[in-house]
Order: sequence, then C-alpha cells, then structure tokens
Amino acid sequence: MFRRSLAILLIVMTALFFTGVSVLAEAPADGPQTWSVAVGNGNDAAGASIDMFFPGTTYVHEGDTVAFSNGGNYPHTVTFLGDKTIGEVMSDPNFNLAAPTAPSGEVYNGQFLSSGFLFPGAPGTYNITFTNSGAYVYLCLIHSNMKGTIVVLPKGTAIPSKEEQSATAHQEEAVLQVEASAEPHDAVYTANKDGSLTYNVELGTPSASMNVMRMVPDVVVVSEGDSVTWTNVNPYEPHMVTFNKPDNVDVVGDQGVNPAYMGPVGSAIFDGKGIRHSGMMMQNQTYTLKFTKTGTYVYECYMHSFMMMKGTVIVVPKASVKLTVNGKAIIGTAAKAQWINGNLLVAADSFAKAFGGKAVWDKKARLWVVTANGKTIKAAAYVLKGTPYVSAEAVVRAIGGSYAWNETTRTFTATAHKVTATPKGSDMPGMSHS
Ligand SMILES: [Cu+2]
Repeated sequence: MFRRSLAILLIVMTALFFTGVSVLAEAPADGPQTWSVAVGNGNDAAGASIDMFFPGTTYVHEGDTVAFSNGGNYPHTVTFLGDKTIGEVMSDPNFNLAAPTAPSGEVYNGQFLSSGFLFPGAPGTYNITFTNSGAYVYLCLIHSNMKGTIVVLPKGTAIPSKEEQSATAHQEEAVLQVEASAEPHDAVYTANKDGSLTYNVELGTPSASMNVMRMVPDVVVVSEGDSVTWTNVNPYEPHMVTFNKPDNVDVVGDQGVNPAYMGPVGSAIFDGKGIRHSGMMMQNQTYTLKFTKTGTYVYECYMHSFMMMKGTVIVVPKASVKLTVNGKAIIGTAAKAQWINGNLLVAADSFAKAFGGKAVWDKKARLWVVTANGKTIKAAAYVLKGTPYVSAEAVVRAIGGSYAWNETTRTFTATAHKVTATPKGSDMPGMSHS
C-alpha cells in the first residue's frame, strides 16, 4: 500500500509541477466534495470544437464525485476503459456509444464505464463517485485524442483547491481558444507545367486538440485554368468538399454519410455546372478540381453544415488582377483593377469600401476624396475611357498601409495599418495633380 501511495504521490507531484500549480490548499473539511470537469469547449466564431477535458487532470479525495458536463458545441463521451481496449469496445456489437453503461452517480472501481453521448447544453451533469485511490485515465470515444485523468487520493491528503483547479481549467481553455481563433493563412500555391497554378486549401487545422470546422483560407481567388487541391489536415475529423449539391440529395443524413457520397462524385474539371464531390476525406487525403470558367462558386462540407463549414472559389479571367485587402479577397474585376504604365489603377469607391471606407468624387477639384483607416485623403484621378480611377499604391500609402504585388498569382495585397491618431482631412498635396 505504501509503495502505491508513493507512486501516486510522485504522479501528483509531477503533474503539479508541470501544470504550474504551486500552492497546495489544505484538504477541505470532512464530507465528500463534488468537482466539475468541462467536457470540451467551443468557439463558434472560429468554427471550432475544442476537444479536450478541462482541467486535463482533476484531483479528488476518496469518496468525492466528479460532475462532467459538456462545455462545447459537439457531443462527447466520458469513458473509462477499465481493462478493455478502444478496439474491443467499438467492435462489440452490444455496445451502444450513445447510451450510458451505468446511470449518472455510479461508483467507479476500475471497471469499464461510459457516459454515452453528453450533448452540448444538455441539462444536468454525468456524475461518477471515486472511492479508491489511483490515477484513472478516461477518454472520449468520438475523439480518442481527448483524454483526461482523475487522480484520487486518500482523505486528508493535500490537493489543489476548487479555485485552483478551476483556474487551471480556464488557463488550459484559454490557450486553446487562442489557437482556435488564430488568423487563417493565405492559400499556398504551386506552379504546374502548363503555367497554371494549383492552390492548396486546408480542411480544418492540424491540431490534435481541436476540430476547426473551416476551410483555410475560406475564400480563394484563382484564374481560369487553375486548380484547387483540398487537404484534410486534421488528425481525427473527416471533412468533405461539395459543389452544386442537388436539393433533393442528402449527402449526410440522420444515418450518417449517404453511401452514394462516401467516394468522389463528378469529374476533376469544373465549369460551374453539375455536382462535384470529394467523398469523405480523412487526414492527408486530398481532392483536386480544375476550374475552367469565370464565376463565384460556394462549396460546403456537409458533415459540418451545422458549423457553417463553407468556402468560396472565385474564378477570374486569366490575365485579370486579384486584390486582397486587409486579408480578404475582393473581386479584382469588380474593382476594375488594371495595370496602366506601371500603375495599378482601381475603382476608388470599391477599393475604399474594401478598407471599410468610402470615396467621394470631388467634381470641381477632379479628385477622389477617400475616407478609410481613420483618414481622409485626396487622391489624384486617372481617367480611363471617361472613368476616374485611383492608384492603388498611392491610396494605400496615404491611408497608412503596406502593399505587395505577386506577379505569379497576379495578386495585389494591401493591408491598412492600425492608426492611433486620426488626423482629420489631412491633405496629401503630393497626391494631387492640381
Ligand atoms: Cu467538415
């Protein structure tokens, strides 16, 4: 018994060391306590299901109860495997993943115990009472990376207080929330032999702790003849890419994925017509489509419709200029972007709008008055076929931003830098041709 206690103590000391809990509270007064564990977390804005238990390690005394409740936006289970393996459990025809093997309030003694589905927002908690000292690992049978530990210690042993364990849980959640809301990156591309480009769009993120139900990036602008390759980068969550799903078809229904849509449907070339479907994609599986016709095409992962997992491919004519403003693709053709004598000219109003601003034509001065990024500037007009344009570079510089031109993708990327002071009506004489 002594050796076992020592081993447990070592585990606890190590765990405390690594979780940074330094202050040990006195053991609480007599009487069993109830400790809370959040099963999962979510970030709807980022389309993320954070699939972890919070805190990862819970310290309790013999006789205490742990109350599990879903803190996220996705169903999970709390499962103690006992002497079984996941394979044994999942292949047992009598086992129902969705149903509890014992009602809430069960006493845990090392047996196989599973909560069934704990749904987000479901009332009440799933409670388990621990009577024997030990370190018990549990997991979610839906997300097998999702693991937690309950460390049960004899009464009177010092363990972190409720406040401390709750603080640890919030800290662990905060770290993953930051990861969930990380800025998406631009599409990486590779050049093909025929001069076209293939853009890579990721389905989800590579994190083993969360499932971000987003296409990264969610908007990609390509030229006619370019391709897009989607790769599922998440280690555990399947995804799909579907264009033009017929209204009378359920790709994913109540019974799961429609068997007719487990594999790809449609050819690898897309002219905007007919269904194109990737089939179910697991980690590192890819799906490629070549886009041959100008247009704006919205696609969806029907496995995650409830999290609005949608993306857009904008196909522009071969030679046209693409514009990315403050990280968002705006349609270059709408902004009438074109290179004239080494100057990228754009329609002032749609360019200003992309920065969240506006442009007003000063007829008398024959200048554009652009208000964007907290500044109002006057921009020289370049008249093409009777329409006054502005220089994209000059506007970006004047409102306080930076820009870059990518000759390969023919993309002008402009980013406005946050301004601290907002000078009103600052005249930019250098920009005026008058
Ligand atoms: Cu998905």
